[in-house]
Amino acid sequence: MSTVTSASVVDESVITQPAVNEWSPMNAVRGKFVSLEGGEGAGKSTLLAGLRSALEQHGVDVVQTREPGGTALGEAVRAIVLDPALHGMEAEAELLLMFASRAQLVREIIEPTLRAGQWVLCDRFADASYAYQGGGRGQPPARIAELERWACGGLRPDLTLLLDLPVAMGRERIAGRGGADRIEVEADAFFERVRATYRARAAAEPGRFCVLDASQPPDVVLRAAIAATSALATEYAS
Ligand code: Z5A
Repeated sequence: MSTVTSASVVDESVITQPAVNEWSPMNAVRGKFVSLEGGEGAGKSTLLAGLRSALEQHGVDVVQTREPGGTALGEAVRAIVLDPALHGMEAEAELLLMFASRAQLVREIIEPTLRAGQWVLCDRFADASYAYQGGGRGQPPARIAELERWACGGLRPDLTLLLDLPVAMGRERIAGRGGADRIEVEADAFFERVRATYRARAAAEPGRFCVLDASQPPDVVLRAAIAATSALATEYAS
């Protein structure tokens, strides 16, 4: 795992700290960072609500956030990147905006929360930039990795739940919603590349990713997510 530069405001001890944790919120060690990823309509918001509730029932103190967004700056960035009127946005500009939101979220919310021993549930994180701006828009992975090192200071999720769903099914689920945002109007081929990139990243990092079959009913998806999250807690408690 990489470390931060001396110029970074991110506390290096948090980033390089050995992974140790227990379910108990009384435990003062670093909390756990869980991200949710997947294509549009995969069910991230639905799963987040159930997973948060399950964790809280186990006495885990959870902070839920999202990307882009989660801070005042991040939500302003979100409004920009999703605005259909800004259809001329260059891929490089889009990539930098995603990382601007992320840099703020890491420092303002995620790091302080983890240091306080709370867990973070994040609707998307850096993997989304590899999938959408990398796979979708063709931005080089090496460039994204460099931005990730700089913006996140080496911080990565302890667990990433990837909700994998055929593109057409995701489209169907959100069909009645109306008012597609700037990214949702992309062609199916774009979302196929996004999905392929997510799956490739999951295959390359099986220790961090848990791939969930998002075509299953919500309660089945939730049970699988709880199992993966419990395994994470058990692993860190031992
Ligand atoms: N983006 C990016 O390009 N680069 C980045 O670095 C980051 C993001 C961080 C905003 O994300 C956009 O930003 C996103 C990627 C880009 N663009 N796209 N496309 P977002 O997460 O806010 O937007 P989203 O992915 O489009 O979320 P969503 O459409 O709201 O989907 P969801 O949260 O995954 O699904 P949901 O709202 O829980 O469920 C959708 C519907 O399906 C709803 O009616 C549910 O009741 C139903 N549902 C949910 N689960 C199930 C199951 N299991 N079975 C049947 N029906 C279900």
